Amino acid sequence: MTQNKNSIRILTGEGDLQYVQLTNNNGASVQIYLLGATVTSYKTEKGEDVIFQSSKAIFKDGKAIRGGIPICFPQFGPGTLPQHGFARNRLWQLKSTSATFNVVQAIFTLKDDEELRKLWNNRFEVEYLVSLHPKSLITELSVINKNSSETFTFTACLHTYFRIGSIHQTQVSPFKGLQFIDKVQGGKQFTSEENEVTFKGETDRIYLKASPSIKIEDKSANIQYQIETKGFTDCVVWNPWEIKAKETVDLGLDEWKNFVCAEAGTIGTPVLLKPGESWKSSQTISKL
Ligand code: TA6
Repeated sequence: MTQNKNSIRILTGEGDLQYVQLTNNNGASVQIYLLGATVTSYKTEKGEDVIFQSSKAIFKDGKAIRGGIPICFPQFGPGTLPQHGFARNRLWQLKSTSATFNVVQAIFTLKDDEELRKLWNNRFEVEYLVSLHPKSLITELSVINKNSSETFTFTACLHTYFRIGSIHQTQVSPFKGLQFIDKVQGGKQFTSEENEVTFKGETDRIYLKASPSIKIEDKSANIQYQIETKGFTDCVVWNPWEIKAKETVDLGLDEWKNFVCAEAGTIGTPVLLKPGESWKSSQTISKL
């Protein structure tokens, strides 16, 4: 049997934007657009899509891609910056790629420039490592404060859209006893009585001090995903449901039924970095 070779390709895709395609020698693959360093596809060695990508996603510099793993930085959610910050809608640089026997990697960077400093007056460098293993995808985000004297704070999140068969038969866990901010109830904070989140309507919750090990189960398609995080403190669970989905122009008709967002983030307590200090967090996702 011929052994597939792992491969690294730089291609031009939607909207004439560049993306990196990593393929492992067992057939697993991942696609990362330079726009937002957004993972837009992750397929297992059996060719199963783990990540949801909207059929109506808009691929244009300055616009976040709908679906995949958008990087929310330096702000999660609404605030003084545009929603979810600027990292997800900027073009990143491909810093390097590498391949060992069964791991293929790409590193992307985003640095401050004159335009970004007008939005967020700091010098910084963000590095994003995407590492494709035979049975998992690791995405690691690190931030360095490059200011000469100013400290800065930020919130960050890997806004991962997981592909599922039916949101009606999907649950995410474990959350029992955790504090959560419920954006559907005006941002009020509650204590979770349930261990599993199930979906009966728009769901938009930031679980604080979440478990580093999150499980997504879709009974309709017998799908189980595992997310193992390091460094992130919180977990966002989101599905827009029907009405909000209809208002989302870059989401295909009824596609809200086929994804759930379980997002590793550091949101409740922002990260504070002094000049020269750095922060690093990662998530490992796998299909069980
Ligand atoms: O992560 C959940 C959330 O903050 C929701 O409130 C919703 O706004 C979602 O992100 C998508 O945001 P976007 O700006 O990508 O439409």
